[in-house]
Amino acid sequence: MGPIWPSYYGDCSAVLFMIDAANPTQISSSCIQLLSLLSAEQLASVSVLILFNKIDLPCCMSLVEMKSLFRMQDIVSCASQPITMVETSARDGTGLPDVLQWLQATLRDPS
Ligand SMILES: Nc1nc2c(ncn2[C@@H]2O[C@H](COP(=O)(O)OP(=O)(O)OP(=O)(O)O)[C@@H](O)[C@H]2O)c(=O)[nH]1
Ligand SMILES: [Mg+2]
Repeated sequence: MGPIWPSYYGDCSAVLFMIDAANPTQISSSCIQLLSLLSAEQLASVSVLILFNKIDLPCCMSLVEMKSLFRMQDIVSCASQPITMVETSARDGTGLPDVLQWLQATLRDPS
């Protein structure tokens, strides 16, 4: 669906970017999608929450591994948007309270 994401950018108040932490083969394409999203003019001041999902699976990558593979430190320091990261499991609910809290705070005080 990546090619049609930009048609929604104009109405965006916050971005949740979900990465499948159990799928190392998608890391590079996911990273390119993220960089393209972060460089979109319409999203220049929209807060971004990156969700590392599927952390309940035994084969998932660790947060340290994923941050290093994505070069997250470089991405965060070059991006114009505030970027937050959270580990989640849509299956067992891990991290979901943090996601809701972030959404509430972000939509209350838009940057
Ligand atoms: N174990 C686990 N499974 C999940 C989680 N989130 C989604 N799924 C499962 O993942 C499957 C969907 O695959 P996703 O990778 O989320 O969706 P997708 O990327 O559109 O599909 P693929 O192209 O097959 O990867 C469904 O069976 C979901 O139940 C999670 O946090 N943990
Ligand atoms: Mg998938």
